[in-house]
Amino acid sequence: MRAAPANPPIYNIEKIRGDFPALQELMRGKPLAYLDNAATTQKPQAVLDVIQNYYVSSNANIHRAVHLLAQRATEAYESAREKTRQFLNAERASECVFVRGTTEAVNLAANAYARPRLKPGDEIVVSAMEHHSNIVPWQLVCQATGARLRVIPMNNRGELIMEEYEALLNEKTQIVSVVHVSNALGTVNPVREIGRMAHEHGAVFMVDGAQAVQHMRVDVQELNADFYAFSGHKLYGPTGIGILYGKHEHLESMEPYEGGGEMILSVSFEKTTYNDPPHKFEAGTPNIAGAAALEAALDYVMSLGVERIAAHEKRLLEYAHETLSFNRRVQLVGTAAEKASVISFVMDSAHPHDIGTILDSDGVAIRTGHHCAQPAMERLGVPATARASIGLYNTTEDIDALARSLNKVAEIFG
Ligand code: 7TS
Repeated sequence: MRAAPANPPIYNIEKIRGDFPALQELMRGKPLAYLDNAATTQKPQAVLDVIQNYYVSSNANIHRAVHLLAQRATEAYESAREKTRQFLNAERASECVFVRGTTEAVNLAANAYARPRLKPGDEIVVSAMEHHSNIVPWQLVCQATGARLRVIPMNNRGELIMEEYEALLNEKTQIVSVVHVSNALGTVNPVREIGRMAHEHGAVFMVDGAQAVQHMRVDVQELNADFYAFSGHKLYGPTGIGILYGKHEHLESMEPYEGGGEMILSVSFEKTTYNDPPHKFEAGTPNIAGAAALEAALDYVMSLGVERIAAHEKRLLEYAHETLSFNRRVQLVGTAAEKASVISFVMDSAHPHDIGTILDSDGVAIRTGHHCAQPAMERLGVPATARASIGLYNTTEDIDALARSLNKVAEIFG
């Protein structure tokens, strides 16, 4: 009897790849090795179909008219909210606010929660590896309120230094907002522990989950997060839709962020009363088709199983680390013990932009630059990196194509 293969497939990768039309495209005459999933993911046909079908048979404005199309549109929108609740294991669907993406989610929490509450001397804690979207909104709050931004440092591997975090916390700490998985380094942060410590000091805890929800199971109740943000487009859904999860008690006590249609109960020139959450935070006609397509993306991911996706990607990440270790010119940036999806690297002889250009000529799509995490780059002493990031449909062939093209870079740049 033959022994079972060492690595039995976790799922039918060929079938899955067939679900993604973009992966069938040739790039510069070469098969596409799409390794820029941290920037955005490709979309399965099921998501594309929902967008098309929505506009064909359900297009109307929501929560307004009684006609059938309006009922369908409202149903599609609210059904996506309920699916998001299941996906995050939130207690109530009304805790899931539709936003444009992670950036808007952080801005909403910063403006509607933090800004009216913070006073001079209060402190907001973020980490050294944040995306600019989880830095700048808090800086704006600091400017407006006189609060101060504190930063959890990281070590040379790109791991947060928990003792230093502990030392930062005090009675002035009002908010701790930390990235779950770093987009620049791939580090998976111990967010449960970070949140526990924040709560011990009476602070509110927010998580930037833009790079987490597509790679691991996230349970906002288990994490005990006060706020959790993610973007649909990094989770195989469309651009322009994302989620701010917020605990009911917070959303209820928050002032609106934007004013306009649907976020009100009644308006007069003397006094306006606001609608209940989540509608209080969804002024104007929202991205209804985007919400419906987000539901399709969540269905896709949940039917594959987030745990299985994580297992597949972990295997590929290990394969990539091993394969790239044969190229002496490649130096990894970000070598945390707990990592997901991201392989950031530099090659002493070649600028990341040149690496990206050569890889592109081979059909290998990666991102180069500072990844909107300039403080993290500065801390690790590099202005920019080349970054390959893995998604559920990637294969060892994609990694081999990356490795071959990097050998070429090493040859060209010597
Ligand atoms: N937070 C993290 C950790 C991110 O990786 C990103 C986007 C954002 C916030 C902002 O998300 P958005 O959907 O609102 O734009 N990161 C990247 C990236 O790594 N390459 O392109 C975008």
